[in-house]
Amino acid sequence: FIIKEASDNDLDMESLGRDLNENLFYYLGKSPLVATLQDIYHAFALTVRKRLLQRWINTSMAYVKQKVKVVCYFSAEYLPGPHLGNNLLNLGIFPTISQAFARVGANLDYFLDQEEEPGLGNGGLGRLAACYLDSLATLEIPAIGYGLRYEFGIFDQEIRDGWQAEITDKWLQWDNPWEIHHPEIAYEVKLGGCCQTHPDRDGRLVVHWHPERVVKGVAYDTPILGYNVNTCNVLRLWKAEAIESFDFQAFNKGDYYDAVDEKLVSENLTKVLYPNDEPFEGKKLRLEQQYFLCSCALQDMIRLHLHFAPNLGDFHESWAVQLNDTHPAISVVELMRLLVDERQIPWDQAWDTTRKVFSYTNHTLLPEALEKWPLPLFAQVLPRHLEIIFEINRRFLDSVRLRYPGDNSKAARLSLIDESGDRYVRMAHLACVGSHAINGVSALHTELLKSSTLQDFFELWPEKFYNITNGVTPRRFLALSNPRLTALINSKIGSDWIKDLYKLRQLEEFAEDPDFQQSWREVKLANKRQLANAIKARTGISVDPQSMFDIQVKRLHEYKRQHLNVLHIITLYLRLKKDPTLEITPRTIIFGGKAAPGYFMARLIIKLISSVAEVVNRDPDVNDRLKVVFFPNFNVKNAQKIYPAADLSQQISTAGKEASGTGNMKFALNGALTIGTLDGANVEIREEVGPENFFLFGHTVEEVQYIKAQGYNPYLYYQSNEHLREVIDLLRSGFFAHGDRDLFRPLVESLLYQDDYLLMADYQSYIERQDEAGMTFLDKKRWTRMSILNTARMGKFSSDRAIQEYCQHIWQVKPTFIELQD
Ligand code: 26Y
Repeated sequence: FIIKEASDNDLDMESLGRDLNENLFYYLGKSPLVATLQDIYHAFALTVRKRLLQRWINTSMAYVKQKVKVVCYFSAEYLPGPHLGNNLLNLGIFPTISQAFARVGANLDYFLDQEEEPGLGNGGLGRLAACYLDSLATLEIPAIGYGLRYEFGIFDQEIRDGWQAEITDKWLQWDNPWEIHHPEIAYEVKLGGCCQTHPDRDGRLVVHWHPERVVKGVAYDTPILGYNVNTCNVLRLWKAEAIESFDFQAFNKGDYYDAVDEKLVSENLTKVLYPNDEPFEGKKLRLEQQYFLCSCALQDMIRLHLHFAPNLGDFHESWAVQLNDTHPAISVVELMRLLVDERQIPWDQAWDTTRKVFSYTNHTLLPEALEKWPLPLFAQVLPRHLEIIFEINRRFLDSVRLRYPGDNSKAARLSLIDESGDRYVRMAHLACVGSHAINGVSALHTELLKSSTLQDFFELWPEKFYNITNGVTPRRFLALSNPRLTALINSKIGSDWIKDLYKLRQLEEFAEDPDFQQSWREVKLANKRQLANAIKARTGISVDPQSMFDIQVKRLHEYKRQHLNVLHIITLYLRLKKDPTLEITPRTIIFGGKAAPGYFMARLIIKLISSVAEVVNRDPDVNDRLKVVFFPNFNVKNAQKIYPAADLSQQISTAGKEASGTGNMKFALNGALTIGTLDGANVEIREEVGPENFFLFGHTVEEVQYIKAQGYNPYLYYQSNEHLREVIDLLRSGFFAHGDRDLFRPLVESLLYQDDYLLMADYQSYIERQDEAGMTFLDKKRWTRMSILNTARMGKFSSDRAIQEYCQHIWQVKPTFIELQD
């Protein structure tokens, strides 16, 4: 298996081919004759990794020499997606490699398909972290991503008899060629036990923490290369191991088993990612995971700092830490402990440093999602940190009382400790107090943070609040995943948009050009054919690529309202049943997304989608004009096939519930039109693309608040809307459940008598806008124009723009140019 083609740098075909063969032979021990697809993928990945490592070593040496300020992104989750394709793209060798494979009769895609993606996150928050690492490297910003190396990431989803089944994710089973194990980069992390205060030799009081156990964190590094630059940053993930002294040194049998046990218990810490997002659950192991991440990362930063500086006096000038939600918020306290307890730095100086280092991004308004740890649990895991929190809180509340004399309820609301009943540590409050900047992730979300969730903090420190609307990387979500559209765009405006997404605006002038429109439609159709094949292969369902692909892919959540989408499907179905000759726009409605294993309603919604699909797809009256598909195991890899094939993007959360959304951006970037509410970043997407190119429906945040304040009664909508009544009645008759009237009862009852997410109130306007979307789709020229304009106007939603805002307003960091040396 030899790729030939000569030139003189490390990216020429000859050197790549030589390395590929060498890796196959000397690393995997295979001859080309017996190598499997997986072997060749692996050998090729190592070949590419070598190019990244060279760039990374250059990069880190330049950072050290130039004493740059480094951004540290702290996140409990990362969803980077498959690395190989993205690295080929960023190295600028995707097309030549693809051609070289083709010349020897191989299809690069088959090899790319071999990669197991690291599913180290649940959804939006983890994917955002990965987009930001891509943009940081592309913008040549010195950065480290710190996270956890979960042995088992988010489960793989299978659908069995319409229900979700969870399969353990074994992403490490064939080895991970992208990571470098660094056993020499390791730190001890203490857990549990108790604290004692003693005077030291000079009579100063020092605190000694006697932990119940100590776990070792070991670094695994993945290089993160920017697009078309030599900057290569790193994602450093920590794995928990037993420390040597607890290891196999024991000489009698009893100790030996104790030692083995200790090893198992220690390694448990990073075994598995918790597969639930909101609502928050106070699990001890999760708190331990969070602390473990923060302690390893901060110890690593301090070690690096002291390698090049005499002391920690200027620590905040060299490091900026972004907290990705409150999951790593305990690092505020850990940095204080490391500075005060372990390095005898005076409290005030340590606190000043800490607040200058940290900044906090909030990703949710849902009160049930806010992290708060029961005090007894917290004391059990982190006794010293609880003392430090009390001290931070004492000083903070003193300043609050000075500012608001006599207002005890204000102090109680701001306190780091919730004392309204059982006592809890409020992690969002800790993050706010310990940071110099706080940001929301869309304009609407930030306004709601200021006026509700974090209102008291906003009144106290308005200058700390920023909005930074999320963005997505155009490299992975257009250039890599939609090569056909990329080629078409490049043929008109060149490829500069890949680094400056605002350049897509130049497409506007072709929005009505008939030839361009024709090519635009051909690209979409080809992408839809490809997705149709994948759907057939995975579900057995045949879908028509000419039909409108109406797609909702995202985690399952009641607030995201996948079941509102189902109410629309049943509405269409009833119309066809009443009049089988009715002319309707043929639609394929596609769902994808995982439900938290313990979230009953979310799982039931998956079963509902499958059940409705089963009936609709085989009903001869429907005659293939309506198809419903649940695409199993939505992850980054599948997402890259799905977004490019969408005509209509469903972003239908109840107004005020979705912090931002980022799938909405990926769809529109790929030319899908949105049907959506005024929620999260939808508001700004609609502003950018123009209201005439967006299907808006539903109540606004203010209307939602008003309806609820008036005492919302969903049943009235059922009674007064004939179509809605028929839909609900059909659902509760057991029609979609082989006559079982109980199966979907919990859903029906929640809609009729509770309906926290206002499906009933938004139903009518949703149906009307869906009808309009259906009609518009039939007008090919109009639809195509709208689609082109959606793509053309997505410039704002590049993660590059978001990262530039963080750099300028929050981190105060600048690019560092990296030259490539041999
Ligand atoms: C505390 C634990 C239960 C937990 C774990 C994960 C809580 C939340 C999460 C994840 C949250 C998440 O993914 N939030 C999403 O963040 C995106 C990026 O900002 C937003 O676009 C999206 O609206 C928000 O739901």
